[in-house]
Amino acid sequence: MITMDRIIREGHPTLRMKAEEMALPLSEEEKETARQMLEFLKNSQNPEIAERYGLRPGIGLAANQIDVPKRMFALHIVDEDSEPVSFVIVNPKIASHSGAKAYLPGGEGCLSVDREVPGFVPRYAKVTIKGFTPDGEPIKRRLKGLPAIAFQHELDHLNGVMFYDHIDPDEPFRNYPDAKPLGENE
Ligand code: SB7
Ligand code: NI
Repeated sequence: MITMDRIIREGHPTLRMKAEEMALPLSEEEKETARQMLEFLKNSQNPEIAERYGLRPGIGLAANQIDVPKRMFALHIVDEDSEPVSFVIVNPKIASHSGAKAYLPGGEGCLSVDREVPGFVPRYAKVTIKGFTPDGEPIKRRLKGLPAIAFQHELDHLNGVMFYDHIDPDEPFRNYPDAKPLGENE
């Protein structure tokens, strides 16, 4: 199973690389990695297991965070309607997005960042996303709320971008005219 010691931290060059497109369907080894990434998120959100293995709770994990520089990530969240958003997506893309933006009022964190970095991270409020399952089946979904924000956080990882790259260094909590704190959209 994946534990915190497998997760690389800021300063590791892989986090700043653009991850490689994957051939579909994935190899058996790649499928196993995908399975373990989703398992990590589930484990990390299970208080008993998280405590036993010292896992920080996570809602997403990109392959390059475990030093696998390939274009896939896992998400495991429930959306505003209590619907699960739980999958591994391969070669993910944003097909279209809202003009409106959203940010988490408490800022973002990252399993690869062992410090608090305060500030607003404006992201698209809604995204239509495309990609593939590990078996090569196409995925197309609309996301909003926390799943939309998390998707963009993970897609950034695959492009070597960290959440704090989006924070205004002079005014971390500045007002973004076209962005609303999460919970105030629609
Ligand atoms: C806050 C946390 C995450 C995404 C968006 C807002 C995920 C944190 C876990 N990760 O480091 C995943 O890359
Ligand atoms: Ni992250």
